[in-house]
Amino acid sequence: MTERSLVLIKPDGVQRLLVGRVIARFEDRGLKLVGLKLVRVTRELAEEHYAVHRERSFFAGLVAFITSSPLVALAVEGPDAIAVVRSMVGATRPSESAPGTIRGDLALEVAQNLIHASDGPETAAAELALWFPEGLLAYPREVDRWVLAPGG
Ligand code: D4T
Repeated sequence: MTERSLVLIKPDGVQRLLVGRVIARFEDRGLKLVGLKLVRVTRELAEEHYAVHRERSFFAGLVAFITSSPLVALAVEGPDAIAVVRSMVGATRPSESAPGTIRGDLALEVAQNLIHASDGPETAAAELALWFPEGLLAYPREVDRWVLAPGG
């Protein structure tokens, strides 16, 4: 099923100049960009995004980190995009994320683990609405029939 997922390239990714390389991984996989912007995150947005972690010991540090410098928000679309993106991102703790995943290749600290991706259909819908209240761009790609649906 065609899905959309929210991806955040966190401040460490922007500061380390890894934005292009991370986006390229998703494009290389065949995922289509339907939203893309550089965001200076407010405390309100950060607290809303990480609301499920409000009671956790790392919450204050997480909000401070995510608001410390701009991040890149992107929305990607494709078949089973939510699970595909999560598998490409790798485990939350870089010590557990497999080589070949984005965190497994590029991150070493759990508090600065480079990237966020929606973890399910409900979260994806809520996060896309939160980060892209202006909506996403729908547009056809001719190449879809070659990359995504041979014979279809
Ligand atoms: P995000 O939400 O950033 O994509 O990360 P995950 O979905 O992979 O993991 P998460 O929600 O459990 O953690 C959110 C965010 O908190 C940071 N964190 C996490 C931290 O600083 N210390 C910790 O012990 C944990 C578990 C990293 C990601």
